[in-house]
Amino acid sequence: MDMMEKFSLQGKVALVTGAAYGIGFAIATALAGAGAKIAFNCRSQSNLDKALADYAEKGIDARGYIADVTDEAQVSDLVAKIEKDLGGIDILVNNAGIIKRIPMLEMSAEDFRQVVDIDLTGPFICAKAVIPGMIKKGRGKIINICSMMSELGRETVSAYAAAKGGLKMLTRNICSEYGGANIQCNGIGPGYIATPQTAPLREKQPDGSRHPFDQFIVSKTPAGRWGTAEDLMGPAVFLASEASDFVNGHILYVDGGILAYIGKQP
Ligand code: NAP
Ligand code: GCO
Repeated sequence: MDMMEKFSLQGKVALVTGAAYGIGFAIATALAGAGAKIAFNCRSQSNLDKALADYAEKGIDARGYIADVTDEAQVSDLVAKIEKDLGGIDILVNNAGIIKRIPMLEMSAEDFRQVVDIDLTGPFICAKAVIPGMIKKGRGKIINICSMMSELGRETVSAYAAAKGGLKMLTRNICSEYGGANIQCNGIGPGYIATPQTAPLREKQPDGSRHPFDQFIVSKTPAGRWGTAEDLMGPAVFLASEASDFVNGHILYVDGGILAYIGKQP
């Protein structure tokens, strides 16, 4: 048997939400490299246009669509357009997400709701839109991009941690409810990854020194570095392929070991 065949995504259609840049772009690139046809969405035409050029530069004929994952009508329209353009969706990566770093007592309920809406309700809406087609096909893969904050909290990220903790349990519930339809729903829990989302945590200080949080994360990570979006490519292909057909409801942490490590004695 050619073991690498197990990791092939030839003939599969993948939707990666929020894949104009960052982690989503890297994951979509990885799935394309394994043979999948790629569809992605984001909210701004300028980001979409730049992303299409970036994908084309990598030789990827990605299809981009404007759709907000919190809007059921837009998501339903997105799925219908992808089905018309590329075929039924085999793989959904719920990647789109935001963070607001605000101390809880200073955070408005509106800000809290917006984070939960995008990071948790959005994946629910997108999964609900693709599962009927997957049931018809007799198979499907859903990958929810969770977080270390699915397990741990920290100051200023109450809404994000609540949403990502919920996304871990939504992952397990989709597994429970649709595993019998041969749909595998798993999560990827990235550690601290160098993308636009974490740029504020890595900004150089006025005196040119490294951001204290940057130094903290590097010291707390056994790998001794921030992750890159590329570190997530292999795990995504694994969870999107038949190589993981008996893996379900699992959150695969790709974090350089940070969750396993208590930290060096000061
Ligand atoms: P990012 O660089 O901020 O990219 C987020 C993407 O989501 C953008 O393409 C954005 O595009 C899109 N997006 C945001 N809200 C959307 C909405 N309502 N509908 C559709 N698209 C939307 O973030 P990232 O670092 O790549 O993170 C991607 C995912 O990984 C997120 O779920 C994040 O929580 C998670 N994560 C990140 C890290 C990390 O350290 N970076 C670690 C763990 C987990 P538009 O703004 O144009 O819509
Ligand atoms: C933060 C970071 C983290 C990362 C990631 C860690 O402010 O603590 O943004 O939340 O984005 O989710 O896994």
